[in-house]
Amino acid sequence: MEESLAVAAPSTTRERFVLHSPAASPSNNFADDVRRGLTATPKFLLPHYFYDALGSALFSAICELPEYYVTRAEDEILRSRASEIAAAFGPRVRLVELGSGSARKTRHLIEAVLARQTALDFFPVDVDAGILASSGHDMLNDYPRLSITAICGDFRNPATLLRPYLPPSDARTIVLFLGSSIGNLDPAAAGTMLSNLRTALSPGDDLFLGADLRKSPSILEPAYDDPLGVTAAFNLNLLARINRELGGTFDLSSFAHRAYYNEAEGRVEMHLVSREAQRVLIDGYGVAFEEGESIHTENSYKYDDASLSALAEAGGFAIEQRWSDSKGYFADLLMVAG
Ligand code: AVJ
Repeated sequence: MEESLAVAAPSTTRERFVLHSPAASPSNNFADDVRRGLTATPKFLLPHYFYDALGSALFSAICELPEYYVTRAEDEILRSRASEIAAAFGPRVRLVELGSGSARKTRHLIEAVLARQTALDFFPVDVDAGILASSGHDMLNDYPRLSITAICGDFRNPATLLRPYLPPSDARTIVLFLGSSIGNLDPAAAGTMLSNLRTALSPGDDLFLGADLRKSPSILEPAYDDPLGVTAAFNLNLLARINRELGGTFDLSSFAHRAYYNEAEGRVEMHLVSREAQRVLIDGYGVAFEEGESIHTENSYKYDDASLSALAEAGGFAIEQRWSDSKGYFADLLMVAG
């Protein structure tokens, strides 16, 4: 079952914006995933669910934080190297973006590609339909030669999600996966996701992947535990969302935000730690917490050259080119599908 919303562009009679919202599969269900995570030992919640409307807004605020270098580092790469990157994409391309969000950084690449070809098909994918609609409409107004097919859904199995909406084309498909979103997956799952994506592509198509690089905990930890408390609010919003959508009884003030770099695993971990022994009700079942017990809410894996090579290989891609910011904090890699 699918719902499609077509919105005519203001400046033309040609339909330039389509939003597809395939129904969530039964295995991708907030209520079931919450129950599974909160009855497991140790408890966990999936970071995918951070991004309801409020969560997306809080993530946008995180990107403005001085401590959160990630967005600025990648923005520097995309801003200063856009024409070089677009040239590496090749002469005739279409762009897919997994986890497009506000697609602010993507604009540098869209502008550089539009400087090289007369029209561009853009396929943004996001779990938040609202942000797809608002960023899509802004882009249509700013780029008259752009057409958008927005796909609302979970990109954990990208091939399944993309295949129905990516018509055969002579243009080379470039899949953008920016912002270190890949970092939410452990290395094995990241390899599996890329090899799944690979099955929706043809040999010679490209993946353009943003990855955050390993660095000192003194830089990493404040990026995930900022003094203003924006990241804490982003993390706690998961519990607020359970209250809003599943009738949960979480008292947010009795959970603390914790973030730290797990150097052995090469990842920043985020947790919500119960400040006291307590019992929470969700939709008819109870969840007991001990004092100090945590819910593991996110991993953010950090890469180096060796782990990036291993990732590309696991996915069936070959690294063609690598760009980094002036501080060496972040890398964008162009990988060609084998
Ligand atoms: C969107 C997954 C790239 O891991 O840096 C930011 C999410 N979590 N602050 C990241 C996030 C806390 C972000 N990613």
